[in-house]
Amino acid sequence: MRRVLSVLALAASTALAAHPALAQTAPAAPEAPAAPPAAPQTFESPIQNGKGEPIGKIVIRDGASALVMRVMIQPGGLPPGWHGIHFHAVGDCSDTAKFEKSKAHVNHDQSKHGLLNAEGPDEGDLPNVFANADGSVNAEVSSETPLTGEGALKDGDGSALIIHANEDDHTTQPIGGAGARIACAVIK
Ligand SMILES: [Cu+2]
Ligand SMILES: [Zn+2]
Repeated sequence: MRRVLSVLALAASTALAAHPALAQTAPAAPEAPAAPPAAPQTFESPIQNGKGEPIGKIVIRDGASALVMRVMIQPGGLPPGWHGIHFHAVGDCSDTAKFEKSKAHVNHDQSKHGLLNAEGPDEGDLPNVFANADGSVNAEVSSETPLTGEGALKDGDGSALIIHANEDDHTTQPIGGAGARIACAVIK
């Protein structure tokens, strides 16, 4: 985007040069210094289970093209095995028994659910994470859904990371058979 803008500025100054009268009254704007590459924005939020107890945290780093998110859960945090995780549309984890206030997946363009669905994925879809035999998780996943800006996780009502009881098959509607919502982190 930055490159496109500077090309436009160049085109504009060339047009002005072709009209000397205009060029005199509208001096060329001083060239903007090149902006240094932006450091990734970071965001951290606790994960709570269905009793409202803290079981770990998410740490998001948001770059220019994608974000990466670490999911870190302490021993005893989750049932062992694979779990579907998704970005849900509302940053509200207050109804801990069901986490339904977080609503459906982030999905601004009516995409079908599923990373392996030909008509998907929706913007909330993420790879599964695996909980060890002791219930702990250390995983890192990526998403093209931005943390801030247009279509971002941190929109007016925020978003939530939801962890489901079962794994996501990445194909079936609406959530890949991932089952109940058992943990939640607010992204706001
Ligand atoms: Cu979900
Ligand atoms: Zn989905």
